[in-house]
Amino acid sequence: MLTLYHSGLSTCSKQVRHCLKEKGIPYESRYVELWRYENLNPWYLQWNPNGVVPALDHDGTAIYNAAPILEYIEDAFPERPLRPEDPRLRWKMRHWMWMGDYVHQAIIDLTFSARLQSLVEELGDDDKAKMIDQSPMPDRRERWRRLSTGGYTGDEIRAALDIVDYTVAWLERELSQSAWIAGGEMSLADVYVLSNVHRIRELYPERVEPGRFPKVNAWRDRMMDRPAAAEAYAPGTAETPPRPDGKSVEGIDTDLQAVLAERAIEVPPFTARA
Ligand SMILES: N[C@@H](CCC(=O)N[C@@H](CS)C(=O)NCC(=O)O)C(=O)O
Repeated sequence: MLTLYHSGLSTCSKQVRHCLKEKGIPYESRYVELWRYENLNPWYLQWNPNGVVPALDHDGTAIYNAAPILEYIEDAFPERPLRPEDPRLRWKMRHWMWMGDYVHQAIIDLTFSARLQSLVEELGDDDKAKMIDQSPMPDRRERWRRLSTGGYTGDEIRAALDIVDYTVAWLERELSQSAWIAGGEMSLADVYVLSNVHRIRELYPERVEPGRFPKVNAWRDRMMDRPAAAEAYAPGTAETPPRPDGKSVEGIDTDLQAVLAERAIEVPPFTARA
C-alpha cells in the first residue's frame, strides 16, 4: 500500500506525483494543507520529521525527502525505468537532482518573499511565535522569522536570483548537448528539475525567457506535453484543491522534541570492511 503525503502545487510535491504518474504506479493521495501548517501537526511529523512535504508511506515505512524518494521509487518499482544504466549518465542524473535541490533553496526564498509575506502578517504575535517554534528545520525557522520581521532584503533576493540564473544558464548548455538532461532518455533528473523551472517561470518569467533559453523552453514544453506532467501540474484537481482563506496554526500545539525523539532511528555502529 502506497500513500503519498503532498501539498498540491508545491514544487516538491509535484516532483513525486509526476514520477509516480510517469511510471504508472497507483497510490493513495493524502493532501497536507501547508496554509494550515498541517505539515507541523504531530500526525504528519510521524511521516516526515522535518515537517515538510512530501512523504511516502510504503506499507507502514516512512520515506521522505523528494530526491531520495524518487530513487526509492525506482528501487522499489523498477518497471518503466527512469534511471539510465550507464554510470556516467546516472552520475549526471544525480548531479542534476542535486542542482535541483541547490536552486530550490533559492526558490524557497523567492516563493516565501513573493507569496507568503502577507500570510505571516495575518497571524498574531503568539501564533507567529508558535509556528516558528514548531518548525523542526532551522533554515525554515529562520525563513519564517525573516518574514515575521520585515521580510527579505533586496540583496537577499538578488543572491537568490543569481543562483537561479546560474542554474538556468547551465541547464541551457546541458540541453544543447542532449535531448534530455542525462542523455537520450528522460530520467528522474528531468522530472526533478522541471518543477523548479516551472516555479521560476511562475515567479520570474524573464529569468527563463524563450529567446535567451530556447533549449530549456523546448524541453519544458516536451515535458509538459506528457500526460503524467499535465496531470501532476494541473490546478484544481482532487490532488490540487484551491487554497483555504488565510493561514491558521490550529493543531500544531505539540511537544515537538518528544515527537522527534520518538522518530529517532538507532544507527548501528560502522564496521569497516576487512
Ligand atoms: N527537498 C526537500 C524540500 C522539502 C520542502 O521544502 N518542501 C516544501 C514544499 S516544496 C514545504 O513543505 N514547505 C513548508 C515550509 O517550508 O513550511 C524535501 O523533499 O524534503
